Amino acid sequence: MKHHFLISALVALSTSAFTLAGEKPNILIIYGDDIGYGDFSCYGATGVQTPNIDALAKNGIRFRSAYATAATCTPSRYSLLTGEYAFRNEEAHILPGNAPLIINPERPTVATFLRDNGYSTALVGKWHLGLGSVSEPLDWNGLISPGPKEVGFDYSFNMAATADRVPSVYIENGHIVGLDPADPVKVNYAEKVGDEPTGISHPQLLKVQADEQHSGTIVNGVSRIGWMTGGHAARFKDEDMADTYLNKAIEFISGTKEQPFFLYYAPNENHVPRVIHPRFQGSTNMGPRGDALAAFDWCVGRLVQELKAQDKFDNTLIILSSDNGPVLFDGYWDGAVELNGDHRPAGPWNGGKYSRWEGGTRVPFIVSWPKMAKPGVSDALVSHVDIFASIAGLIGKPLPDKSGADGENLIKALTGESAIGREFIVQQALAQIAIRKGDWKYVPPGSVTQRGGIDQWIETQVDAPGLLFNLGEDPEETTNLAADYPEIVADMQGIIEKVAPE
Ligand code: NG6
Ligand code: CA
Repeated sequence: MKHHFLISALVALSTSAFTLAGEKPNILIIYGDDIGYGDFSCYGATGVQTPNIDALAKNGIRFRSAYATAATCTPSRYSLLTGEYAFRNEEAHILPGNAPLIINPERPTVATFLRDNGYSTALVGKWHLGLGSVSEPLDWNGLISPGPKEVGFDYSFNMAATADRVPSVYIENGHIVGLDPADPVKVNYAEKVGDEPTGISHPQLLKVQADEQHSGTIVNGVSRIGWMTGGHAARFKDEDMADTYLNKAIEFISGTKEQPFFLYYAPNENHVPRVIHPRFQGSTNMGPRGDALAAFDWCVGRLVQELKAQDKFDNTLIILSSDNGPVLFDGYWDGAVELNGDHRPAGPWNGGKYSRWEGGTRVPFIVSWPKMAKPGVSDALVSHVDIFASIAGLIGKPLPDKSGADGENLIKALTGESAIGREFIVQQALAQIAIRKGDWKYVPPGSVTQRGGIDQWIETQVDAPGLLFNLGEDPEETTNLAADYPEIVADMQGIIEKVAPE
């Protein structure tokens, strides 16, 4: 009896000791962009070495069954912050750079939750969840709101959407950085504004050639999706972006003294355009894509070094992952396809960004928390949708009303205390879903993912039958076992009807 009491007291201590001691951990989410399961050396990468990330993994926990909720950015980031599957919000698809905010400010997010629980909160990097409201057209030259602040970030330094979409400027606490009021910014996605060169009219000005979609206004020698005019003094230089975000992240960490911090650090790497600082050029033999991964790793190393120097590393929970799987060609002819060599960006999995094959959503996922987490490798099934509920569990507070109910509190799995994750997950690619449960993966009847274009994956609407794969034996999803296991198909269909009815 006594013995049992002791054991349960110890177990209870292990995840809530910091609350007893009054020392909440800092929380740092490092969210890479389009980084595949196989893109770090600790996950088997051959074309690029990532020593800083490998060190985090070695002293932390490396997950092998972790998922972004979707195979593209906006829906994954939506789920990460809200704890809700993105298919529940029909606005959560790849957004243009002038889209309104898609998170209702009344909806709790992991950022509002932590802010309300005594954390200093910040977003640094990519946003891509919309800015401004649906009812009023956004004036880029005034206060850009609602945005990160309204969904819980005390401090924000971000781009509006992606580096390949206008407006190509940084926004700090709702204001374009370095804006000259005499040169106001205008943005349009329907038609050209201003009379500046575009990728179509002036291809000779480009550093990297682009497809038609990416042939709008040229900023810094790179043509973008959409058109902008004005804001010349404020326009970013892609080469400096990694350093700019890193320095803002470090400033924020250094400035937080009394409170614990929550930093959502979302670098551009290795999203297109991959126009990297010269000091990283040639770090790998894979051209700009490999060099972008090397730059990402270097930034992770610098952050860790800084946390250590400030004596904050041991009690910082770091979660490092990616918003979706890898892509080589994504609009710019930057050599990623030609120089890829034997490297397998999605590791052993099939497909990549945009796709429902495993490579679309199964992503690298590393947790470091020297004070509490047990180092190791974990096969627990975890999803980014669980991060909010897990952090709530960690803080020892219930999820606020109206939070996304799709996430589960997996803090024990995340800290290596338990090998057990969730029972199943829903994987989303564009408008389609699939289910993973145990070793099984189920793709409901209707459409199939096919290779389209140079390296992209598209959902083709065909009258395809349901597909069932055993990922343990068939990681590349080649052999459809649906006819052999009708009871598993029925179970999977039941999950879909319950969790994601039409
Ligand atoms: C796609 C773009 C792609 C990339 C992606 C968003 C085209 C043809 N392709 O629509 O280049 O910008 O959107 O990537 O326009 S994500 O990682 O932010 O989801
Ligand atoms: Ca992405």
